Amino acid sequence: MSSKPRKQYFIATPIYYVNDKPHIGHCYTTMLADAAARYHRFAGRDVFFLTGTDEHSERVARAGHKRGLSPMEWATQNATAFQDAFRELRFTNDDFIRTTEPRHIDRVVACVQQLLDQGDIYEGDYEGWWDATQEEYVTENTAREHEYKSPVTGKPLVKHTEKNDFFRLSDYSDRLLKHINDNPGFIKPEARRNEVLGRIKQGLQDVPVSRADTPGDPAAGWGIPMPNGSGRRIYVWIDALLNYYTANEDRKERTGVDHWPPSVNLVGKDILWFHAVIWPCLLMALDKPLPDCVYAHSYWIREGRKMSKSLGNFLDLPTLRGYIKRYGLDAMRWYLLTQGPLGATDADFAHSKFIEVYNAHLANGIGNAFSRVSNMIGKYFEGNIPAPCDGALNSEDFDWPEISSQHVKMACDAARAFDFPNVFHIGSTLSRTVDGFIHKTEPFKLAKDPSRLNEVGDILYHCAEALRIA
Ligand code: ME8
Repeated sequence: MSSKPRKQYFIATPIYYVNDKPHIGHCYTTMLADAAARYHRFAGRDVFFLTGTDEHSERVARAGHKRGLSPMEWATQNATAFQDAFRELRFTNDDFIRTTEPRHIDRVVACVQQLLDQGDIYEGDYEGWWDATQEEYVTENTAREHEYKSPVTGKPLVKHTEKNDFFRLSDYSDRLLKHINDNPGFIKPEARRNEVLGRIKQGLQDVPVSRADTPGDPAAGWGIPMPNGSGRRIYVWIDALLNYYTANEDRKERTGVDHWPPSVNLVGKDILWFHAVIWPCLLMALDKPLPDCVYAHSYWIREGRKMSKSLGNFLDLPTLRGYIKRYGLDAMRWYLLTQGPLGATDADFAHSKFIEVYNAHLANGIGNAFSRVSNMIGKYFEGNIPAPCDGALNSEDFDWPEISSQHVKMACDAARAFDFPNVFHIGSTLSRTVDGFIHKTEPFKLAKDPSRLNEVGDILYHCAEALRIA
């Protein structure tokens, strides 16, 4: 993400809640990260691509309880569903962290202990608006703005008072503001950066970092205990954010290679606040370098409507699988990565749009160029790619080595800038240039004259090479 390429590249997705099965949103974020990881490996960097599951949520415990399962049983079922799905989608993640693993828990406890020892976490009373569906407190301003309903789900907020442990977020607001101002690429896209800046300028309050068990609640006992003997548990978001750090520490111990800090924390816009504010402040308190970039993409909606549990219109795994079976994984990648909500606006997954893109970009675009070229190679050269033939062709308009390397350079620049739709479009452009070349040189006409077969060979060689590169 940073403009100066460096040897190591560390990209992490959010870790997903295991209260339910994966859907298109989870797959999209991870597919984007996969594309970035593949590009940076291709460019010779030492890549660490991390994803995983966030398991100590109260919702997980409650959802399991409804099915007569322990929180761990339910978490494991769903974590397995995520792992299977990610394997099916051929993601190349180097690690998959589950927050219930000892390698994570031990390190979270050590971090929280450090924050307690330093006085960055203190005990106090908290009164606030609790969004039970999102498991987060909402500020008074936000609560009022949304008529005391969850800004995300619209469910009523509940006033909570409790003894709690607080992180001194307010102590870090000036440093954070300075960091965001000094590093324009820290929060992307630009529109999101401005939103975050606006909110920080309203002031940061200290945030609770633990929760007390409610007796009788299926979630009682689920979560990492606070190391201060209070009997409370570490708030799921603190536990979850630290996964990026704990996974890297674990890798460092196993391989001797330290990938810290993340090059990109890739997230959806719903969890930008946690990643652009709480997360960097936690890192400052722990005295660790901040990620180069927190990139928040927007949302997929479906056939013009927000996807939600109540509408039952989530694009789930079986539906995605259906598309992949019929059109192929590459077609799905193409659609999601070129049409997805990478920027600051939501994107619609509409069946008609999928078909339109499939036909225009793939079947009639790249697919057609490939089939024309391979048919001619079959017909005139018995299926063997002919050798290039210097001087056979007078094609000043088509300096192929130059054209191809320009496209490769543009595609690499776009990939480094995280502009994956553009990477794909550049591939398309190169294949369209092949079409133009065939149109101009008309190898199918030249082939009628056996004495000009070396020219035909030269043309088809360049076509095949350009398509390979595309
Ligand atoms: O928030 N379109 O997990 P989560 C695009 N465990 N992306 C979407 C999407 C949509 N409609 N819906 C979800 C959590 N996503 C926490 C994260 S990280 C330390 C803890 C993607 O299972 C998007 O990446 O609710 C979003 O941020 C993430 O799934 C939320 O996944």
